[in-house]
Parts: sequence; structure tokens; C-alpha cells
Amino acid sequence: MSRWNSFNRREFLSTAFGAAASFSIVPPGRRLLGELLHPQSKFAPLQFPEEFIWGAATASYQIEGAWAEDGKGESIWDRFSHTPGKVKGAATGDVACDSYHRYKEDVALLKALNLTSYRFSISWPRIQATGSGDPNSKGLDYYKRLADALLEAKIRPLCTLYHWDLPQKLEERGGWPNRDLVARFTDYVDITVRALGDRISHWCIFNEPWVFTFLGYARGIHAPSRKNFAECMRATHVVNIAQGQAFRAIKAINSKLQVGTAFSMAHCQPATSSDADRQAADRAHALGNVWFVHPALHGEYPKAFPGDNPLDLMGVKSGDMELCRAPLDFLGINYYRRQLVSAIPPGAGEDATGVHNFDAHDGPLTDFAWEIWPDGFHDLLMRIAHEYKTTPLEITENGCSYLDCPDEHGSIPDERRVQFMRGYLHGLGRALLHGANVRAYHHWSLLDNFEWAEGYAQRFGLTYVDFRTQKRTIKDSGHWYAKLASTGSLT
Ligand code: GCO
Repeated sequence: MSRWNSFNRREFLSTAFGAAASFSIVPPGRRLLGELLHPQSKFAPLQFPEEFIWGAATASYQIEGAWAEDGKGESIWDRFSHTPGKVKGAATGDVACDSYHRYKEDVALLKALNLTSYRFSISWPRIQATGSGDPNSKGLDYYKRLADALLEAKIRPLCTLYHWDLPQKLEERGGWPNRDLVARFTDYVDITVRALGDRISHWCIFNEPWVFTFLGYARGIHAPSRKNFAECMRATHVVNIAQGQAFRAIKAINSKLQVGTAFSMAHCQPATSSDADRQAADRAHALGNVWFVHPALHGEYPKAFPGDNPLDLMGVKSGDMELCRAPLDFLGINYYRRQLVSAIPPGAGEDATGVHNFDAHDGPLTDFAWEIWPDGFHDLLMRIAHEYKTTPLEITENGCSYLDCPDEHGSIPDERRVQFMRGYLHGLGRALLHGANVRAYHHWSLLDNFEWAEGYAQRFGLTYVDFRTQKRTIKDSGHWYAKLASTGSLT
């Protein structure tokens, strides 16, 4: 049994909830979402600052499709989803939302939603099919067209350079635990930013480094499906060096470009008030939330193990921490859930941190069985704002999966997503009032899309996608969000 099962968010549903838990089925004692977030009862209206940026997010493998088109190489996610048994329903991203061909339609959706920022990612094997060598101009051209369409619609492109689709050939050469990846990644970043840096001013180097190293190399439930904690820890160090080097490569092209990373973060709450649980919660915060922030901003790893951090196991060499250092221009935060944390006697492997963290289920659950607890969002933001005072924050992801479908009139009444957003945005608004320097919010996601090992069994979109026809329909929550984006007023 993993001590880090709360990170195993995609596996969770398949084991615990075979089908979508309908919201009306509420176990006795659990409060209904409406009671927690009743439209009139709970919140005073809030006005967001005029300059606050409203956006939505997606990722290449989750929406593009066109998996082998125009010279694109195979990625670890192509290999993973083409391997029987890895993804629910044998789903793949071969077609996904077909956004590679329908990007103009998707930019029109962003426009219809009144959004002024779009976070998307670049597929590395579209740019370098095997992860090295000359760039594929057709791949670069696609992202140029997308960026141009966004700029024309007055939408800021916020581009993630790595949202998990590593070229398969690089995995065959050892993947992220292999230090050579630093040079390969920096080369890819240099090529891409040279080609697109005239159009795209805001960059995220990585998406959720902890999630892709941990689920991919320790738990094995994501590509590339390895199960070795030592390799995972080595991968985290290589990724930290790569982050620093990529930062410098981008700044060398144009020092004005704004560079950050989208970090997955959870509010880590001690399960009891004991000192041991409090310390365990701090270790969970160190490893799960800031393992890739602290080396960049302070040139050292935060303390995440009861004894010393396992620097030898991670392959840390003298001089490395200087390479990890990078004064990121902003911290991207992907926030979904809170976790309860208790202390356990430290063991080997994943247990070495002496941490047992698990999902809290005191609040209502989404259809993905993730707990809704907006105060956790507020508290996490305040903690990060306090710990990394001067660095601006952007919410690069926050959202929920609900399986609402079109009704007989063709509209998608997804009131639960509206209530989710009201609650979390209120938490964010309060953090702003309390001094947190947050300048943007991106909802995950613009579209229903390929949810990793869950395939198409989860729907996170503001827009409903009929995957048989690719027809897109803005959900009621999308209309609600569009109004908020144009007025900034949360009622
Ligand atoms: C992640 C990614 C997104 C997900 C979203 C919902 O965190 O896994 O950034 O690609 O789809 O978070 O799980």
C-alpha cells in the first residue's frame, strides 16, 4: 500500500468508484455541496482587480490528436496508451479533441468565454521526433499558427514546454533519471523559444514535475511506467537541473521573456495535532509542493526526509545546486485537493519520508471522487505567498470532473461545476484580500479531454466535447465563467 496514494489520483476512481458517483448519492453525514457553497448563504460578493487575468488550460497530448502527423515522433504517452491495459477503456490520444486541426475553433471558444489567457503545451516530439537533432518545421509552424490566432484574438499565449510527452527515443536512452536529458531538454527549449519567442512572452518550463516523476518512475501508473523510487528521486534531480538550465537558455534568447513552471500543490494538513503529524505534513509539503521551487529560488532542497535528504541516491554532485538555481519570474500553481498527513515509521523506498498522506473526504466529492474543500486552496496560497514572498503567483490549473451531458435542448446544465468555481474562486479572492500576489487564474480545462490513465472517463471541460463528432458545446459553467471573466465580479 503506497504511502503516497493521494497522488495516485487517476487510479483511484477505477478501484474505488467503478462509475461516476452521482451527486445525489451522498453518504449519511456528508454535507451537500449546495449546503457548503449555497449561492446566497455563504459569500459576500467579491470584485477582482481589473488587471486580473482569466484563462483556461489544456495540454498537447490531452487535446491535439494527430499523433503521427507532419513528422511528429512517438512520445512515451503514445507508447503507454498503445500498450494494452494501461489506460481505461483502451483509450488513446491518437485523435483526442483533434485540436491540431481544430485549433481555430478552440481559439474561438476562448474568445466566446471572454478569456484573455490560454495555457497550452508544446509536444516535444512534434519539434524533434527523436528528442534531438534538427527541428521539424511543420511542428513549429503549427504552434506559430496557434500563437498567431491567439494574439489576433487578444489572448495571451502561456506556453508550457513540457507537459509529459517525452520523445520515446529519449526514454529508451534512460528517460529523466539520465542526466543527459538536461542537455537534450535545453537544446529543445532553445530551438522552440528561438522560433516562438517573438510571439509568446510567457513560458512554463515544466508541468507538475513531482507528478510526472513520481507517477511515471515510482508508481508506474503513468508513462513510462517504471516502479523504482530511487530512479524517481534521481529523475527529480535531473528535472531540477534541467529547469535551471532551461531558464537560462530562455533568458539568453530574450531576458524580457517571463519564465516559470506549473507546480502541482496540495494543502497538506496534519491528520492530528501531534508534533509527529505536523512534522510529517511539513515533509509532505516539502516533497509534494516545493521540491522543485526551493532549489530554483534558494539553491537547496527543502527538508523532506526525517534524516538527511538522500542526495547521494539522487546523484547530486558538487556544483549542481548552483545549476538548479533560477529566479523564476512567477510560480504557477496547479491546485486540486487537500491531503491529510500522518507520520509513520520511516522505511525504505516511498516510505523513507515517514509520511502517510491520504485524501480527506469530509467535503462533498466530484465525480472523480476528489474532495471539494475551498479553504484548502486559500490556505495553500497563503502559505506559498508567505514562503516565497516576492515571486508573483499564477493559478495555472484548478478544476473538477463532472459527467454532465447535454439535456434534451442540447445545453449542458452543470451547476455543480459553477458551485465548485464559486467556492474555489472565493478562496482565491480571500487570499488576494489577505495579501497573496496572485495575478491569474486558469481553469482546467477549456475542453473535455484525454484524462491520462482515465482515458475519456472524466470530463473537466468548460466545453462539452462529443468525441464521436468532435462537436463542442459550451457548458452552463462556461457561460457563467464568461460573465465573471468580463466583469471580474464574483457573486
Ligand atoms: C495534471 C495535469 C492535467 C490534468 C488535470 C486533471 O495535473 O494531471 O496538469 O493534465 O488533466 O490536472 O487531472
